[in-house]
Amino acid sequence: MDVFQLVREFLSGKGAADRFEHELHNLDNTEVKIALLGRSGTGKSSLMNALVGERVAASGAVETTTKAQEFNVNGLIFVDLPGGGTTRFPFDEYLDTMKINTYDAFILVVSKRILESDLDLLNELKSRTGKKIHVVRTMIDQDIENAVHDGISPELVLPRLRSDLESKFGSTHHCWLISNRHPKEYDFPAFSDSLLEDFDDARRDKYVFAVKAYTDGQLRRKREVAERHVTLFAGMAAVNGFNPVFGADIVADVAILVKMNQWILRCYKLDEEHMHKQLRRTPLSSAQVTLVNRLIAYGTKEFILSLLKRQVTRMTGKELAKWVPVVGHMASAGLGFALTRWMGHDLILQCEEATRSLMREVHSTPARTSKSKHPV
Ligand SMILES: Nc1nc2c(ncn2[C@@H]2O[C@H](COP(=O)(O)OP(=O)(O)OP(=O)(O)O)[C@@H](O)[C@H]2O)c(=O)[nH]1
Ligand SMILES: [Mg+2]
Repeated sequence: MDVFQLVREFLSGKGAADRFEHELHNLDNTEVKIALLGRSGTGKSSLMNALVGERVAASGAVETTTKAQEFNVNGLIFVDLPGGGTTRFPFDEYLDTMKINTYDAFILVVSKRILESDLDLLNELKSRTGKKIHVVRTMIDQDIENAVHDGISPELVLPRLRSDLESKFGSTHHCWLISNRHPKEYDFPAFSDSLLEDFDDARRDKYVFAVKAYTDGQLRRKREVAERHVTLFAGMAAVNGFNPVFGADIVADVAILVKMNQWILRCYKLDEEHMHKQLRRTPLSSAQVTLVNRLIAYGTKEFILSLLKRQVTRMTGKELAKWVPVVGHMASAGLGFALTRWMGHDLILQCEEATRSLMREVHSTPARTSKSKHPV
């Protein structure tokens, strides 16, 4: 969908004002449903947590999940189907009751030894869905550690495990070697990205929005999705025809900016709720707490109003005009469009920088125990 075309149509009197709201509403309501299957203790919950970058499911050394559970993280729904292939949860029963056609992707999680029951489950899934199943072997970090302990060169571990996995599951399936403790390493990023191939455009956007970005490529994808959404919010502002500095309806217009900024913060997992949860597990330096607090403020009406007064009143029409390349003129619709795009773009860049900074810090100081201040 071409947002600029929609704006042009609207300005020429042909388009309907609620098209943008419809588009945003559709995207907001799109859901992606992923089935996680595998024996107990293989790392299903940990995999889900690593993908979304937060602890949504309990994981542990003892059997933690004994019945099917659904987790919804910003529209990305994981259905954790524990113990598939064991006597306790015969997989036939699963496959009969799980409404197989409602899933967008299937992940079979294995670790250490691969059993006949894993192969049976895979074949049954494949024949019922007709889809490629993602086979994920977790705990690669431990395999490498064990190899070093056993005097085997760590360079040999991955090729050996890969050919073992492929000889068992065959090359018709995607096979990945990952560690849930190191989501930037091994096949984890490639595995996460490969899921995108299973989705249509709207689901792809939703998946990118909901997962955590660990690599430059994933950050780039987040930026593309975020910019697309910002353009939609800008379209909404344009058709509302707002004049945020001089207009009387400033509160209604600020509401669009608040909504957009909150969306961007959630996309980068820098929203207040996420940061509160995160800080309980990973302390930040005081400089980072300040940075996060500043970003969280972008999601509030008060901060946006002060930003509009401080910054936008000083901006020239020419500066803002570059955010309306297609609308092409500074009518009130153009101004609303330009201002929204400018603010969205600016926040996206700040969130990207903050994400890189937080990633660097977590990477370089993995085990800090000091207590830090919580944001806001
Ligand atoms: N080193 C390492 N440990 C992992 C990895 N993945 C999971 N674990 C650990 O393995 C244990 C089991 O992981 P879970 O994620 O709870 O496994 P599960 O498949 O959800 O287990 P159930 O809920 O009982 O079905 C936990 O202690 C995890 O911390 C990994 O990639 N590397
Ligand atoms: Mg579990």
